[in-house]
Amino acid sequence: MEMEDTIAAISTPIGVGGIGIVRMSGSKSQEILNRIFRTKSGKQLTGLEDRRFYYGHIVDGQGQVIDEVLVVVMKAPHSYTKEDVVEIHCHGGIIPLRQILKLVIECGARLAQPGEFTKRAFLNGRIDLAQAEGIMELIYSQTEIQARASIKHMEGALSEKIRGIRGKLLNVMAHIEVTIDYPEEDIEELPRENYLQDLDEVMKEIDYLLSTAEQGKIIRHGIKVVIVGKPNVGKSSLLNALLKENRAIVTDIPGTTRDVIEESLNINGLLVRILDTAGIRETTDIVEELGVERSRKSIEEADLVLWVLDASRPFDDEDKRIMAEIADKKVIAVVNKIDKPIVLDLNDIELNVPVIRASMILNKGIEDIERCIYDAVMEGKVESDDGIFITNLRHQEALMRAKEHVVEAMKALEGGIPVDLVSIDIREACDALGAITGEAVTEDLIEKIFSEFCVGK
Ligand SMILES: Nc1nc2c(ncn2[C@@H]2O[C@H](COP(=O)(O)OP(=O)(O)OP(=O)(O)O)[C@@H](O)[C@H]2O)c(=O)[nH]1
Ligand SMILES: [Mg+2]
Repeated sequence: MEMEDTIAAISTPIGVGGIGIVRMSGSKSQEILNRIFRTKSGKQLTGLEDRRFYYGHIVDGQGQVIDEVLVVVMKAPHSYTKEDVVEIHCHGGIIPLRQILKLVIECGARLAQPGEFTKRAFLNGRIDLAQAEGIMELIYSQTEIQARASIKHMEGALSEKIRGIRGKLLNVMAHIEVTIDYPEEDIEELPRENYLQDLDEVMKEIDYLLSTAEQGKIIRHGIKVVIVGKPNVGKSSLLNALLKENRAIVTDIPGTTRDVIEESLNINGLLVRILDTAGIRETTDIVEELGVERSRKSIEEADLVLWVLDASRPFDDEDKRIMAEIADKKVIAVVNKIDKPIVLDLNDIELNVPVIRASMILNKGIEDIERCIYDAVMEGKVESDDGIFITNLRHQEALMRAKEHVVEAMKALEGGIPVDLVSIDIREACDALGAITGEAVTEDLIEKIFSEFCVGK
């Protein structure tokens, strides 16, 4: 069987580094190590102690030294996968790593599939599915906030919550089913209000978790901020200032930026994808016109718009037209070039949005803009009571499914429908919650989830 194979992979990123790790998991991993590991004086060591580092060489079949290494054996069940695990810490170059991987495969290991180590940890019961997904989220985190949320999942805080909710549902179901299955026992059917009360509590807890999903999405995927404005107001200068590098071309010729430029920023742990766009105006230049079209499309997709205005020029029809186009978006107005004599009348900004005075030339207002972006998105909500956020669409959908069935069960109870029908919905709700932690999942779903993991984890 697949689970009986000993698997191997390079667990460190492919590239150049001080050290790299080849990892094996499975019953043959120690035996394979014994065949290729020697002390520096060429002695074969067997019976390596659990969780102790040994220094020596990896040698091939001809006795040729492949690399100087440290090896460690972690015996089942005290390892990542709960199986015997061996790590070979070699030098972090692609050649030694590949040669060592090739050797262990020649000695009987099989190349691990993506996520297979973690899949084994899950199948062997060391972690549940939500925890496994938390590990992947942590690995892919680009900001501190993402990392913090994923650690909660990895450590099982979300799973514990889900299990608590599911436990309550199982209790209700057990009570209903006992009255159905053993009618002759004359077990008293609880008043429907009791069930309703329990289900109402369950609903509240599901609703609370679902309410974190919006923030969760922002934490996981970040937000899209689009810089817009008429030509020459300083949009590209603002992009460069936020990135602290000269990414976009800046000139005093209106219509300099022709295409959308997208970059990533980390504002206080918030992942921000920031887009500089072509200045919006009527134009007969075909290339510029295509750029303007792209600017408009970017506005549609934006979570937040940075609307740049030029303090040294009067508010004109071009500004007005842009104002109309962004009226239903979340907007921050950046009044740029305040180092010049101010001509712009702020009263013309009819949108009820934060206004920040700035000068890209003097590097003024950048921190205010960053703070304002952060506040506009986080709205003080990010410190949830317990730091648990639903960041995974799969979890969100499962919670929504669970909620639907709880609603149905409550309606049925209130409508006097027989309790055996009510219990069907409660069971469905339990299954939906069980899909989050992996207590109720199909083989196919497990395959799908782990196939999206990276190799070596
Ligand atoms: N005085 C002053 N000039 C600025 C400021 N910010 C930008 N500029 C100048 O304004 C001109 C246009 O700047 P860009 O950043 O290219 O403007 P843009 O909005 O990207 O322009 P397009 O790409 O053409 O739409 C350049 O000459 C900049 O140096 C500022 O705060 N003060
Ligand atoms: Mg530009």
